[in-house]
Amino acid sequence: MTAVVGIIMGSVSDWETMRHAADVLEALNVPHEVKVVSAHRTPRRMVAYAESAADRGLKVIVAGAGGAAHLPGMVASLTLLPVLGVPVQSAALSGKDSLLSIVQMPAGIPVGTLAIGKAGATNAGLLAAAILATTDSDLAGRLQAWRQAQTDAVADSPL
Ligand code: RP5
Repeated sequence: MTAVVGIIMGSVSDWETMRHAADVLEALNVPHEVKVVSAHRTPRRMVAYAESAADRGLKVIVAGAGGAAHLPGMVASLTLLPVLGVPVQSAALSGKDSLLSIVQMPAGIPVGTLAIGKAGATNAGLLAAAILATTDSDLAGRLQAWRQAQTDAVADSPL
């Protein structure tokens, strides 16, 4: 099936984090694609990806990067699709650099920024699904079931 969510990341090393977005979309049966697209190492690949995304059928882009994480903002500047940014935890500053790079967009080009690391990647997948579910009632049902399963899995007591 044609991908409707594009998951991109600045490096293969980001996959350990970004795979959690893919896992959620897999569980919700949302067609998605996964690519390495670096703003500074492959800038032309980034431009081509962002400029072709909507025409190829993508509806939402999830972009993860670490350090000077300009990928989500750069991609958002090149497409009207909603871009969800995931700050990858960096070695030097534990991802605070990634978070501030992604969240502090000047007014005019929005990036929906999630938490640092695994939680952010998971929630980016869930948020992408929620956006798509506004016009896809079958997906809304699957998302509701996912939430219910999460609720059902919470124990009454830690003992
Ligand atoms: C960023 O630099 C990537 O998003 C990654 O988080 C970080 C480190 O990349 P590698 O040196 O591991 O390739 O561009």
